[in-house]
Amino acid sequence: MTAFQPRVFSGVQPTGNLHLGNYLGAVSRWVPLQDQMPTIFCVVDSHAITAGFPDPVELSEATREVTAAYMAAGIDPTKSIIFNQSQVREHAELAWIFNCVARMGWLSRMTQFKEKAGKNKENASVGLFAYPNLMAADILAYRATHVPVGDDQKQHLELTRDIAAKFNNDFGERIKELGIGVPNPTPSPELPEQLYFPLTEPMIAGPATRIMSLRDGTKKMSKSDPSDLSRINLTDDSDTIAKKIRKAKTDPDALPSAVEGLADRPEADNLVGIYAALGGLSKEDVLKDFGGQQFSAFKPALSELAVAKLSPMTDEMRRLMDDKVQIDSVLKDGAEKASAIAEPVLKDVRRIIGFLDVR
Ligand code: AQP
Repeated sequence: MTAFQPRVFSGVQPTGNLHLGNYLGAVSRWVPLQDQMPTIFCVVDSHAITAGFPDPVELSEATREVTAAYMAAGIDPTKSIIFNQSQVREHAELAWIFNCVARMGWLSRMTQFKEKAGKNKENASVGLFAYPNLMAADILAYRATHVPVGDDQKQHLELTRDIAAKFNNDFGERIKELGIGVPNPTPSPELPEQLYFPLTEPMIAGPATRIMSLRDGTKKMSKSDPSDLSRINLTDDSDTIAKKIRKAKTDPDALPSAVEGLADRPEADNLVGIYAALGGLSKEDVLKDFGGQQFSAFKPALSELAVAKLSPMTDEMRRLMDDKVQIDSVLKDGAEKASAIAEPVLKDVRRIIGFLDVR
């Protein structure tokens, strides 16, 4: 890789209650990164309007709630930049430029658009189709090098790399001429000598990259699933968590003693993965303790662990939500710091493209 300054960027949409999948697949994994490199965590409210405009009051509240969840999970505003996307105009500006870099064919292959638009593609918003370009802009406005996300975002991150590579390539000579960007130690026909945007590395690892629905082990746990029993929300109280785990779909067999025994058992695999991620263990470790046991024994242990891990966070989220002034001040401070990084990047991008700057 090239000598870009390492930087982490990630985000969650304020489209409803955060669930265990968002927590284990994304937010909880951000926490240790804060001590390794500069980190930026965004509440991506501009993405939250792509599938239809939510109620305006609810959107503002959900933005504060996701911020509270970040902080309750351990994202520290003195270490990380926390802000809401719409406050930094550079995201929208760069997304427009990327609309002109990305190809229709690339976006047409995005599976999340196909899933979210469903059968009624003609009626989906242009914003939903162009969502991955905005995501690329979120990341590249900070020239972020690392993006920790769940497995469902893998394809969008590949697109982000394609956009960065095409921009670097299309404007390679110009970037060199202006003397900006960083040298590419391994130039090739695909990547020129001087690069402006990094080819961002996805960070998708661990036992919880795709937490599945508690009602159907073949479907991703999701905020938009109509069944609340399908997910554990970070705002659920202990009784609700225990009830949802008790009612989680399973098969009639005992847990296997080895991970291979979880193949073709999506619900068992999911619950073991959740236990592993919550306990900071591997699936192998969990099966060492629970292999051969029935779900009637495993589910209460899982409930106990989930409540022990999530309850303190839920309490802290409630406490933070009572102090909206504090949340808004964290977001304001974060937006100022984020703008200070993104503004010069967009200034460079305008120069590279040739937009006349007369101000
Ligand atoms: N089930 C999941 N398992 C692991 N990681 C997940 N993520 C989402 N669901 C799971 C990760 O959470 C981060 C934020 O996601 P998002 O809110 O921006 O959007 P999403 O992926 O569309 O989340 P949902 O819950 O599935 O929302 P809806 O229902 O609105 O589509 C990302 O890093 C994502 O990978």
